[in-house]
Amino acid sequence: MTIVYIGLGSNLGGDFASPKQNITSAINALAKIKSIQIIRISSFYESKPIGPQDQSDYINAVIKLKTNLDSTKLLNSLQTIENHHGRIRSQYWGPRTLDLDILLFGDQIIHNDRLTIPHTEICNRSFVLVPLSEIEPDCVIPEKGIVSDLVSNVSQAELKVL
Ligand code: A4P
Ligand code: MG
Repeated sequence: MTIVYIGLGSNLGGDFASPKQNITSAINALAKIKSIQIIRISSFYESKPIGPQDQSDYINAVIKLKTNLDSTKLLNSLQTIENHHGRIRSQYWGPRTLDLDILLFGDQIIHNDRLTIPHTEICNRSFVLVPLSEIEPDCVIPEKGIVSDLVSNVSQAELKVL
């Protein structure tokens, strides 16, 4: 079993849902997968978009889970859930109904054509570090440090807990 942290983000509703509902629904979809056990769920946070500014504010959260899937199979499951939530890939860092990123996969460092783990932006983003430190302050990011230390390097001015 591997301990995994997933970052969830949404700034678009869909036909019947809000960004918050998309995130809740994604967590429910993950909880239904037999090889995944959800251990902890952070609060939901609202922040201004990083990247293109002509898009709505984001809702983000982080979850901790346990799985016996390998990283590629887990990514496949996450992308299936993204697609079921109407994810359309048009613009880099553009608006999305649902984004599921693997932040950490055990203590592994992975660089292949489909995955970079730890996620490249993990240390620059308050909407990742703050929820991560809420659920696991002692969490170690390989080659970077301990989350509770790293979180003090990012501005939290624009981040609102819901
Ligand atoms: N990929 C590589 N590493 C990973 C990983 N660790 N987890 C690959 C998941 N996927 C990973 O992703 C493109 C490809 O990245 C995938 O096919 C996978 O093989 P994508 O989700 O289609 O594209 P993307 O999300 O536009 O790119 P990326 O780089 O994941 O963007 P980010 O970093 O997720 O940024 N502002 C706020 N406030 N909150 C946000 O959540 N998110 C973004 C998107 C921009 N601004 C934001 C937020
Ligand atoms: Mg992504």
